[in-house]
Amino acid sequence: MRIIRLIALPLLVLAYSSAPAQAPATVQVQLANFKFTPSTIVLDHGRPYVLRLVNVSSGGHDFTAPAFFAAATVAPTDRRWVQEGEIEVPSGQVREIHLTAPAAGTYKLKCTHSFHKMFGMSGRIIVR
Ligand SMILES: [Cu+2]
Repeated sequence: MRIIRLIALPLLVLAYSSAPAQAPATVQVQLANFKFTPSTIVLDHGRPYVLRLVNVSSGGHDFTAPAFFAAATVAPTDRRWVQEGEIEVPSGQVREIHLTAPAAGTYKLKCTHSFHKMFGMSGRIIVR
């Protein structure tokens, strides 16, 4: 019994390390005056994504979801774009954030620019 366990363990480790990594799915969100499209973003827990934020308006917007970004695993190279749960996206620009979706739940999303949320620039991220 003990011998079987000793053989099986390295095989198991080998099987895991040679498994191909799951390719990230791209989720595109458009930022405009004054809404996110889509305003409800649905992700699957534990899956890798590229969150692609496109600002199509003539003014700046941000994508702010502190609880979501605190819980999600953001790729080290993209962490510079996320400041205290906020991603600023200047007019006409695109930000791509590689991340793994956190625990299931509903996370609030808004733009923090003056009055933008009041004008309707809010949404939610649902992780299932
Ligand atoms: Cu805005």
